[in-house]
Amino acid sequence: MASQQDRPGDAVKERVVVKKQEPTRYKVILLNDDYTTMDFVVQVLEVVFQRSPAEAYRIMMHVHLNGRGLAGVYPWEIAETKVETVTLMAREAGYPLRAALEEE
Ligand code: TYC
Repeated sequence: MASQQDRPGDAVKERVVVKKQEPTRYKVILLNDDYTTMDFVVQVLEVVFQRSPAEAYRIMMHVHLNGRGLAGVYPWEIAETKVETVTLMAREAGYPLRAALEEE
């Protein structure tokens, strides 16, 4: 016996438009200041942003010379946590280092 599903031409024709939507990502920006040591910024970039020593040094120097620089790009919750971690590490060490979030 043919079930409803088996009857040719009887199927509900429905077109689902699959629109790709990338999750919004956020840039974590490091800001320069006059007091945080270069070594500390390099350490933060290595520990919090998993940068290699060479990358960390390059990013730190970029921030030092240009006022700001990209530490990494992440989904919202992760980006937010990175900013919190940077702030916490800096305050504990007595530095004014700041990080900001920007939509990509
Ligand atoms: N400008 C700081 C100094 O000369 C170094 C520094 C670099 C501070 C990057 C913050 O995000 C920063 N000691």
